[in-house]
Amino acid sequence: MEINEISITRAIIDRYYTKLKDNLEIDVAIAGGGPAGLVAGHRLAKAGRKVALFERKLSVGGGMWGGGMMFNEIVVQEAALPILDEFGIRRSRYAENTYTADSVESVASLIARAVQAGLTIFNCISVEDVIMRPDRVTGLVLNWSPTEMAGLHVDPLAIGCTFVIDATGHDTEVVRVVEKKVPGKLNTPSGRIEGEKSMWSDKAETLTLENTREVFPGLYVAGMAANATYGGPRMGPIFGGMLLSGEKVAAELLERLA
Ligand code: 48F
Repeated sequence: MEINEISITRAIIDRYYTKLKDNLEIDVAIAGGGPAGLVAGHRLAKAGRKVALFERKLSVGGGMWGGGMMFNEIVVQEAALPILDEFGIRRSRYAENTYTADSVESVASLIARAVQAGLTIFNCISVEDVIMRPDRVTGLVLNWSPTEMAGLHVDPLAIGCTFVIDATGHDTEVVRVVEKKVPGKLNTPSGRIEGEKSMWSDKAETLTLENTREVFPGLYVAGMAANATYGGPRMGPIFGGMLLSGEKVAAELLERLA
């Protein structure tokens, strides 16, 4: 049968709208598709939770593609090797507690396994705000990234969820909105965003895990956003902490949702 342009168009519209409508009320909404968000999404989906991830860029993967300064290799320490293995990411030992993996293979594998486990990814959509009720965050306010980039005055749409994970990396964008616009204080020492500190890889990797927690009712932070929120240092192109942070936030949410 001849390929028909209108049929192609109808198929894409139908399928996309079904996907979108199917994710209007979910268990967990993840903002940001870097390594932390992808691992969290994978774990939650695999456990049967309804979870969607919203990524501003066309490509999902955040800061992992570029390795260190575009040398496309990443470093992962021993503690996170089981996660690489689970995702089928090949790695090789370089030195004690220092393993390397191809960054492109790493991102591609994280994305593929997460989607196949049931995570729905919406790319090119930016989280611009949250839905709030007096005492908690209950959803995300979304808009097309090109709308945001063009500075067009177009109202957003929203989805509801039981929990939000801010996995937006260094910019910690969801927490920033909550700090600015939602009444109440963040669960940080100052009640505000403490702000990311300069590089200290060893300390940062440990702190990323400690800082992965609920920062406001209904809102968790994971990955680099956790360190930026709680005042931890940056770590550079070592990614074990990001992977373990995604694992930790998913485990906590699975308990809360049980
Ligand atoms: O930055 P990113 O990779 O976050 P991560 O998972 O990992 C951090 C590391 O890549 C690296 C590091 C150490 O290893 O320091 O930086 O914590 O991914 C964050 C993603 O969130 C997207 C952004 O485009 C990126 O892909 N993002 C940021 N703000 C928004 C957003 C937003 N408002 N809406 C949707 N996506």
